[in-house]
Amino acid sequence: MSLLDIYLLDAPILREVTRPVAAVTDELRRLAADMFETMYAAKGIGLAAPQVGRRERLFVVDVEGAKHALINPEILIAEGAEVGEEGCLSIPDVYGDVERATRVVMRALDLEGKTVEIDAKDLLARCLQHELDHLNGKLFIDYLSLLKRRAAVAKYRKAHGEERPLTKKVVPGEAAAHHHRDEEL
Ligand code: K1U
Ligand code: ZN
Repeated sequence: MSLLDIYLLDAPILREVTRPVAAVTDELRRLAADMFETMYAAKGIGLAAPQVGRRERLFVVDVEGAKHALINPEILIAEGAEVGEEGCLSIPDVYGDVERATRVVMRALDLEGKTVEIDAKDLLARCLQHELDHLNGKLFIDYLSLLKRRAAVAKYRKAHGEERPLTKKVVPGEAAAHHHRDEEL
């Protein structure tokens, strides 16, 4: 297995709509394994294919032990609404409040090519919606008010300098920046 580079806010691939997976192959299973390894090393709870420079409709999540690799996912049911804090491994150190459905039922293929349905609430439901958005070229900052989105992008640009790289290497064990709620946008 290997750690993959994570694509950052300025990378155009993050704004592309991904392509449905036609067949679940060993190559796709290897990609999912690398994505899990990368997600754990980056201390995330989810990671979508475009975040590692790939165009497949695939993401991985592990929220409180609910671990899934989901291919060609679709939402069958979305219920309720709650505002909650989100971050994104492609926009380090930027956080914001986003309204999402509190419960979603998602249908997808698993790594064996079997159809699965996941009935998710709370943080898992939020994470599934965030990851599905990645497959459609959408980022959590798109839900913020214009003012807060501008502040988020400005904060990111200030932190990452004039010549911002499009990718970053994940360093296992690297401490994530400490985040206080009062630093929120
Ligand atoms: O897709 C990603 O960029 C991963 C992202 C997933 C996510 C986090 C929070 C809400 C919805 C989706 C992360 O894992 S960001 C890092 C993280 O673990 C985290 C950040 C804020 C709140 C909770 C978790
Ligand atoms: Zn994200």
